[in-house]
Amino acid sequence: MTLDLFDSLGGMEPREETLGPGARVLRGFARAQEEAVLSALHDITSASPFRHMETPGGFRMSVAMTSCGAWGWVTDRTGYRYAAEDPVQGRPWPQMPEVLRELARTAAASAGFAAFCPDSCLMNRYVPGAKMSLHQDKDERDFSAPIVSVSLGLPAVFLFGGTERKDRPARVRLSHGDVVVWGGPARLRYHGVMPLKPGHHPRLGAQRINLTFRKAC
Ligand code: MD3
Ligand code: FE
Repeated sequence: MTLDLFDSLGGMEPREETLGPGARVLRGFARAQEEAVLSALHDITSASPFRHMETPGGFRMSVAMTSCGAWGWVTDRTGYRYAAEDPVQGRPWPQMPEVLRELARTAAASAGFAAFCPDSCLMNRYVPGAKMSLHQDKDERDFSAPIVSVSLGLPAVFLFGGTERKDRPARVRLSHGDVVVWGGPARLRYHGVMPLKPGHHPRLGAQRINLTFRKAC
């Protein structure tokens, strides 16, 4: 006889959770594509490696970033923007692989956003201690499109705030393979990531990688 762990928990393990209006967590949604996603990640970061960018205020970000797709998010002393070229490599960002585009599209659709067509995928790499302060994503042209985020590697505590910086954020643990879709009334909420705790992930080692799909331009 096989022991079914989910049955033993009463079959009530939620695979989908709502964090608030317009914010849906799809637990483990990316796991079925894990190998293809990691292979795509390897190709992209070979062409456009992770780098630490500088904020307009002159701070080096603890999160290292790169992008794929038509547009990549960049920051330097002149400001935040989407750029068609990788400023380090001096050429266009790597194309968005079909497996990533399709993962983002199916996740958005299952959260109720039909026909999501991302033109940008920002990749964030966190090592222990790296964090992202509370902020809003508002460098995009059209806030009616959702944002899809895919968490890989070490778990992180994600902060999900309100529409004002002062609103006390909820804490959500995001683990390898979890996908979150943020749209509609959640699109402009403040959010951030607590400093990454040390640990070892069997596929990614001592890091967390987050992929953020957006319709930027
Ligand atoms: C909630 N990245 O790159 S994506 C970012 O884990 C960023 O690296 C985080 O925030 C990370 O800008 C989380 C999740 C996310 C993205 C957009 C949102 C959450 C959001 C927009 C509104 C509310
Ligand atoms: Fe953000």
